Amino acid sequence: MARPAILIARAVFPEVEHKLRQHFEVEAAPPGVVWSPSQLVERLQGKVGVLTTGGERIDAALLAACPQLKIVANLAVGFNNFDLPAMTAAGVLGTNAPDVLTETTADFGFALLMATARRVTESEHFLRAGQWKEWSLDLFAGAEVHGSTLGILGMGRIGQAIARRGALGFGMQVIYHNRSRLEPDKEAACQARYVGKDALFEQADHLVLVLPYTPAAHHTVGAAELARMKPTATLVNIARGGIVDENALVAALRERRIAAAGLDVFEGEPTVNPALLTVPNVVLTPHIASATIPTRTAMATLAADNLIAFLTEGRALTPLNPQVISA
Ligand code: 8YV
Repeated sequence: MARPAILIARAVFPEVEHKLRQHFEVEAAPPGVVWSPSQLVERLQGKVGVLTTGGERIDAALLAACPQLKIVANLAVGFNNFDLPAMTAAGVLGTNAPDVLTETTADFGFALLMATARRVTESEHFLRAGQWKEWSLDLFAGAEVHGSTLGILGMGRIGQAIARRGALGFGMQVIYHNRSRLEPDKEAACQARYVGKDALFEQADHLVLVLPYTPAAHHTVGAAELARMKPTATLVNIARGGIVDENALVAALRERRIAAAGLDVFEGEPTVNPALLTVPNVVLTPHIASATIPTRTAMATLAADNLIAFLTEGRALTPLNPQVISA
């Protein structure tokens, strides 16, 4: 019997591709190649499964053009690139990659918070440009991190891991807002206190965004929310770019209505709003919060294991629409 054919939409590490080749006929994007939506549809012809990153949009049009497709395995925990109702309607399983990246992503959230509050990249640019002539008492004086108030918007696994770092490692008071309040034992484990959304913006010295991106979360942080923040506060976004109104943020940073921001995600990524590049008090990184080799390997492996489990045994490890399996 012919082996099922699958597509790897963006290059993964050789060991993950090798694992998939033991079960399937595999077509894989070469390293550095990013297919356009129409090229992706073309490559998907005859494929029953595809391993995607968060960068490939899976919507009703693509599903209609790829009727043989049965599973889309995202190697990201976020799945805002999926039109999940359309996938369910088409009988296509979607899987994501939770858990394996939690601690690594929380580490980076903290790194970005520290870099932003303590002006690490801004001062490095100054030094590299040969502008350091004298030491002075207030040279690149930043914001205190230890003992300050850490705000977290979106208190899932990554939010809780950031909270633990703040409370236990840096003696911070941790406040959070989430659609639903955590169970008391979970709140106690990360020493976090639930507050209303307005209070979160008003009280945080450092506010980290870790909420999932949905249409309802679009521009959760806009001019009104930024206006609530302290002029000394920093804002860090490691969730999705669309959560922040970038033009409103640029205005707030320029007018020093907040002190600084750290962004790992962007509204139009990989294109970056040119206005952001002109603002000195923002740290910009190219969506690397989960980027360590062990974690990226674990993410790709989990996606591969979902493809193998579903296409060989009809089950999945981390299904997003399990009703497709039972149907
Ligand atoms: C991924 C992420 O690296 O998992 C997620 O949701 O944002 C990142 O960890 C990225 O989305 C891969 O495309």
